[in-house]
Amino acid sequence: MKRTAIYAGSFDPITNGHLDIIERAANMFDSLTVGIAVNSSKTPLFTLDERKRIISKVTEHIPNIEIDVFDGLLAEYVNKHDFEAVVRGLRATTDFEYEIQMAQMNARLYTGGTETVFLMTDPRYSFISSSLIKEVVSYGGDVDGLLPDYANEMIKTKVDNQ
Ligand code: COD
Repeated sequence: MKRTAIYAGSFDPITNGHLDIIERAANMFDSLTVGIAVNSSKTPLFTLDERKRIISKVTEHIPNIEIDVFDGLLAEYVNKHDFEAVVRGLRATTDFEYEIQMAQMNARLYTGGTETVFLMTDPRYSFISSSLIKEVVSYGGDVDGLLPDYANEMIKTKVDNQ
């Protein structure tokens, strides 16, 4: 049976921390879906289409990737597609507090025995978050090497045009 997993997030924008988790998770499963969440509580910098385009471009080298957008509960999307696992990245204990709550709440909602799988961040990327990148760029700071080059070009253009 094909082993499928989903890595869900806001990816606003995708960072090298996300990309590292995607590459490692894609090696663990036959197919990995990168699920971009439509999160009404956050005002994103990039539209869903832009985020999808950036992720497609920077994951071109990974053959077993699918990219999709989902609205509503992650668990509902997971149940509909019957993913074996939900992959999450962990940076620090602060992530753990939020992640364990989410994993346990989702576990109640999964109908097919889906497991949450945590991958530890590569230490090179442990301090990287999309929000910090956006903050640094908005003040004209340098974020080279923290996100894929294409995402970096897009964020600079976006901020310059605002
Ligand atoms: N290194 C390693 N991992 C990282 C790094 C890094 N530098 N940066 C981020 N990550 C990990 C995060 O810990 C997370 O696991 C994942 O990458 C995605 O990160 P983000 O920041 O893009 O996305 P989140 O964490 O804001 O996404 C949360 C969801 C959108 C998945 C969540 O809110 C959700 O499921 N929403 C749908 C509604 C729902 O089901 N709500 C109920 C939840 S119980």
